[in-house]
Amino acid sequence: MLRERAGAWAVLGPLLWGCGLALLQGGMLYPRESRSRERKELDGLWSFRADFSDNRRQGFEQQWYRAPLRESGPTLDMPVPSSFNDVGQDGRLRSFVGWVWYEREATLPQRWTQDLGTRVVLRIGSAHYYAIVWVNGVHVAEHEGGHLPFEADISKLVQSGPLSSCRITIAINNTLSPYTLPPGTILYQTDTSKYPKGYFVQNTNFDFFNYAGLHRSVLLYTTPISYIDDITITTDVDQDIGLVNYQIFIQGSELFQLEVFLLDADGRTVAQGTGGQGQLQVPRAHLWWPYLMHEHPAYLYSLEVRLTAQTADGPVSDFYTLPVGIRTVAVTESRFLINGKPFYFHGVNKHEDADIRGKGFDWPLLVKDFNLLRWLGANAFRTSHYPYAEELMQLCDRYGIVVIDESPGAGIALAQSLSNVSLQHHLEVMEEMVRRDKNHPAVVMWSVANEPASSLKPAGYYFKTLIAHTKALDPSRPVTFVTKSSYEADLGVPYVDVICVNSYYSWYHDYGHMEVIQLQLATQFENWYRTYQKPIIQSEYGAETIAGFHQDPPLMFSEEYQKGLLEQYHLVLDQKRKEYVVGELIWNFADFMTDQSPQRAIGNRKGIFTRQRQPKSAAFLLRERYWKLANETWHHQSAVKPQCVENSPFIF
Ligand code: BDP
Repeated sequence: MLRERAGAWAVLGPLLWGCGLALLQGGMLYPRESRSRERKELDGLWSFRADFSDNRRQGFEQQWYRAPLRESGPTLDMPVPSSFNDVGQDGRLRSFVGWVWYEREATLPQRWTQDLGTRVVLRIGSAHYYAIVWVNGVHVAEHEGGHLPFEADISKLVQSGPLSSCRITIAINNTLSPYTLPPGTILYQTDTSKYPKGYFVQNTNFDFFNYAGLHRSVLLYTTPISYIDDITITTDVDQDIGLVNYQIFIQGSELFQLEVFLLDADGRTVAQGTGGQGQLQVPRAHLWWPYLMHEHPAYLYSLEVRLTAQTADGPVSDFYTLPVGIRTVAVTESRFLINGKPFYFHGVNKHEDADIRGKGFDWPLLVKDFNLLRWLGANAFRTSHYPYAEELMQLCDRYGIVVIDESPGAGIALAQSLSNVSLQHHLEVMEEMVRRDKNHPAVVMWSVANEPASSLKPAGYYFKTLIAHTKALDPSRPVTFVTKSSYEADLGVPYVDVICVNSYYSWYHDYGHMEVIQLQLATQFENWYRTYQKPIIQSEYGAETIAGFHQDPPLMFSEEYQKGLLEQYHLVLDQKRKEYVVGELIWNFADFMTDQSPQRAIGNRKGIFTRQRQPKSAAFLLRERYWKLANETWHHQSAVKPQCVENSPFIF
């Protein structure tokens, strides 16, 4: 069975298996330590081998998972988390398409292997794109999709013998098909007068490099055998009373008691309840406000859940603490409201991208990016074009940075990618994404896709179904997708709550002519609003800029041109935000890697920061603008207003 699957993959064919569903049952709580839970990160060096065989199937034919990887051939040291593409000196590995193999031996604490009341779980934060996992040569999990976590309960395996360690093998395939998210195609070249035998390339319709590997931490964690499997929180506000609705799912016991305590930031219990679901009421609640909208933004309570379950071996306790922000989100015909007040998104689009690590998670990079966002006065970003690391979402909760959480639906360009096979997978991805991110107060809207071919005929049914499903999964948040189609032709926009539009006036159209921007942008907004009467976000705009290129009068690719183009956009945004435009997100926060093409000088250079996070001139322009905008959206009674003070940009 496995061989067949591996075979199908290895020939880089389009078939993928809908094995996601089994994994969708149950929760995906972020692994946190508690009185009843331990965790062990497996970051560091793993053994690695790319399968360069012609059909990429050698690893399965020779069953590399059955014995330590070094026994079946040479291995490389590979850092985790990291993309494998840019850490080496081998150009073939940088552009490799097919299966790669990772392996790591983990030593386990004695209690984990001997205490049968302990449940040991293996969690993979992100493996791009398709992953198969074995523990001690036994198949334990498969997962499709590179941006969301998956788990396997490996208790039985590690508790079945005198072992104190386990060998984890993960095979990962980065091949994309018209049915994957994001989609891609494999193009075989058969003209032997031009291409060597077996030559193929992977083509995509999205503009970022298809980095691959173990991009986030792999870890082991424990719970008791009866455990808190999932928690769903929604919040509301009634006068000054905060309402926290909770629902808790338990596994491993039918007979249990649940207690919940809501603690304020000083650790004082402000409300408590019992049972698997209920509502906690918090008088004079501190609301979760976005950064620069309130004197005390991002107030977080902690929900402590205590489980006492009866099992055959006696009572078992489990404890889990979840950060909770009390806030409301609503959309009117022309406004986006947070806590009932108009919220204006002034922020960025990002990518998970950096030198050497590719899309690998990195704490210093994360902290640097948040410091830059706060320096800039940005109050929001979109996770263009896939879900980002959980640790990053947690920082958004803590700093009050509002998130439009986007699925990996980028580059849906072919009719095939709007088929029922694709739709089915997309529905599952939304389930996995909502399940992971539903409790983040920072997440205020779901985006199901970026720039799909939404004027093709099947797009109407596709987006109607996808958006309805996402709303059914989470009725508490608005849903959108980001369009670049025309207002007359787009078949998906009728179903969104907020219209997100990308446009590149005087860059991809009328290039070099900034004088057309004002007219074209105003027309864009007016057409969309007249047709739909929904709030609009300018979800992308920008210009390619090579840091250090200067031209005055401005020419394309110079820092002056980027600034000039932004200024033209801002003139129109300033008019329309008085009416129905509710946000502006620059493309892009930082330069990032793409496929090679004549349009890209080592990646996309539309960042206002370089890939090394140094500012271009436009960063200073936006900084001035964002702090000015922050002043206007200030809703607190206090006379103190946000100020962008040199050397002390974080007044809060
Ligand atoms: C937009 C895409 C984005 C690209 C950008 C660009 O949404 O992913 O990187 O264009 O061309 O259409 O810079």
